Amino acid sequence: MNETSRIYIAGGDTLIGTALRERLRAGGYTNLVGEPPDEPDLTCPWQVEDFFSAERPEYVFVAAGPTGGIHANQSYPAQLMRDNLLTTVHVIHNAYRYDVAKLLYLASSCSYPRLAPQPMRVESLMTGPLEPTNEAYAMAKLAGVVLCQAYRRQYEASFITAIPTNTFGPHDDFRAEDSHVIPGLLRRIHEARCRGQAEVRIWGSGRPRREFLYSRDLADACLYVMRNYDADEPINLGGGPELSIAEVANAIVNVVGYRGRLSFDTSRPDGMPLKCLDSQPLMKLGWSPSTDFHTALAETYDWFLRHIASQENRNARKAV
Ligand code: GFB
Repeated sequence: MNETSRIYIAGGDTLIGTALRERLRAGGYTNLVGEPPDEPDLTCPWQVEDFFSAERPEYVFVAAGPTGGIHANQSYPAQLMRDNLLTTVHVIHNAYRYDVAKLLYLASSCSYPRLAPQPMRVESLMTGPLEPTNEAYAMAKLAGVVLCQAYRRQYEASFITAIPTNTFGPHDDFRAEDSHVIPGLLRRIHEARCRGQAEVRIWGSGRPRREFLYSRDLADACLYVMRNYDADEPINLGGGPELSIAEVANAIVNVVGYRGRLSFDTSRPDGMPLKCLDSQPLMKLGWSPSTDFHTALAETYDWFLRHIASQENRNARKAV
């Protein structure tokens, strides 16, 4: 892949897709096709085929498909599974039909078995039951992994899979209920500070542990892997810090400057008790993240303040 290559990022307006577009442009890869708002509806087969037939991308990053946190996965499992399966099949099949030189499919760390040995290695995939809170979505992402391997085997397609750890950053989904833990808590703790709320309820026990990676580092890893990796086996994209949810919440309290107290709502689910990736293969390939967690958290909160909170305040003033 070089600076003149035609590159398509499926899901260009997602957390990872936006970070990828920024990273590619910063690296001189400016021949991007299908950027929002010109991206087709990836759940519609003929829109996807018309797009690939017209634009003929040479390299494709698949960062598309609806996502959500633990509450969203419990609320909309059918929609999450259906739209991810449709998106994945349509993009991967048309990438094959229209001779894409290389495709990188982004799976999800929730596709590992609930009790996989930690840190999780790709050999553990499909060796045990999935986490019930996100089984439907996880199965859809797992199907994408196997589909890429099948296209490699049957058609010798250069389609690879990367499995990112929990990712956060600017352009994240900050909805209070359906987002992932970091954007969800940033919003809720920010609002508690603005409203002078004495307490914020953290979902679950606070004991689950997660590994986190900044979206800008993940985008850099995706570019590195696209240029340096080509094998049947998926590759984990991690290398970030492993923290308990309670530690994450306290870090967010410090970034937001909240003075109230935190309590734990154990009526809400914990999800996987521990979810950390073995990213040794990625490190051996020569990549590691460059942004420390607190800097990443502060930059994410700053983006939220400038793009979400300020807009919602303007809307609220207009509504009065
Ligand atoms: O990020 P999260 O929603 O999903 O939740 P997973 C992580 C942990 O944070 C859970 C707790 O134990 C939650 O109970 N938590 C505490 C909160 N407060 C909050 C809050 O305000 N919002 C949220 N969302 N969580 C996801 C999958 O699992 O992992 C996705 O659901 C995806 O599909 C992602 O695969 C990578 O980390 O448990």
